Amino acid sequence: MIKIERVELHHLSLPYVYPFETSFARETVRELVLVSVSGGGVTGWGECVAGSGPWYSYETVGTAWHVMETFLIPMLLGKMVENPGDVVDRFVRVRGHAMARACLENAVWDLLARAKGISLATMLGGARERVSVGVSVGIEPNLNELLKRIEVHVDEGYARVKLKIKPGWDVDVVRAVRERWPDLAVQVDANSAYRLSDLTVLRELDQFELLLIEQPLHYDDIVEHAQLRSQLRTPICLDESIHSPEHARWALDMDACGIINIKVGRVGGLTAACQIHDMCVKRDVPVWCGGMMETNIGRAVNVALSSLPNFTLPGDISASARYFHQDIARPDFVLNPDSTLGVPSEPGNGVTVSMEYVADLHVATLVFTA
Ligand code: OSB
Ligand code: MG
Repeated sequence: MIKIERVELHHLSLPYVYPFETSFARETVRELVLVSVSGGGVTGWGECVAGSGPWYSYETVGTAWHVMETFLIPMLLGKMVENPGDVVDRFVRVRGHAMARACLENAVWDLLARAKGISLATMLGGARERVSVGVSVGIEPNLNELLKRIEVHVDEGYARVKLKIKPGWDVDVVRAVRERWPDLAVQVDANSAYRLSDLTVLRELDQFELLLIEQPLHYDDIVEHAQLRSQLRTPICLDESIHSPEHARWALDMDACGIINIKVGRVGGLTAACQIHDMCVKRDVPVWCGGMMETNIGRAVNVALSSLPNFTLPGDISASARYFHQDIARPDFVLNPDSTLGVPSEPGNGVTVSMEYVADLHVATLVFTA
């Protein structure tokens, strides 16, 4: 049992190594919220994956800050926690705002794992020392730039590449990548850029032996994805549409996808992420861990989660150097030659936040004490 005595919110802005463009936005910096939760002489950290604007999801840095400050932190401050499920129970009245809830719940996971002296992966029931990873490559100004970018990553040792696609940047792009790297594991992510009426284009992608196509249709849809699924050979993987274990069950009951991308923030925390993982084990549905351009704090969570047995496809969890010149937490994650990252075995998430660098990148801070 630990009493939550202090919570801090930090709003930071951290420049990317290179811009990242999807079908919905082009960004050059990661704006983010970090939270620290302290009690019993121990501190745990959580990273909120909400973005600067409501493009990937309705949640933003501003909404997450507001919901944490006004509703979630008061539900935790001064309260006793024994396991992460206690946090889930406290937040049960809150509808939506999964990324805000996940941020605080993950901080409590880190706090409790540190207090027990065990790694986050161990606390989650992880079974691997290394996890397979790939790299998500954004939309580039032209095909030549894209091929150069992929070549850098292939040379770095990534065995799986994800291409962002949108109408006009799809079939020709994937064909060119396939011709250049016939044996590379390739998957595509549309971030909801297509409609059912685009069936002809989507079917053309079937010829490229893609691992999967991620979220081709509307960001909240499972009905039309189920219709599309029966017309494509390439497995459909849902990302944006899965907000909770309930959504995962509905999607699987409707046969809307053959694979699920689990993002801890999007589904409302590690407890929900593990529930979706377990449900998918029972139904023989592979899962993989999505990424949200996290710092090492969020990356550590993604790596620990990916050590669970049904994370059988490579995650969107690249080495730290792919994202930022200098991360706010250490040590960095470094790619192994077999396209894996090592799972930290130190207590908690295994990384240490540099408070000086957090202060340098500071946009705003709030401190709450019990
Ligand atoms: O759809 O998977 C996505 C980044 C921001 C928002 C949405 C997505 C992504 C990525 C990044 O693909 C993957 C990574 O963190 O490396
Ligand atoms: Mg995606």
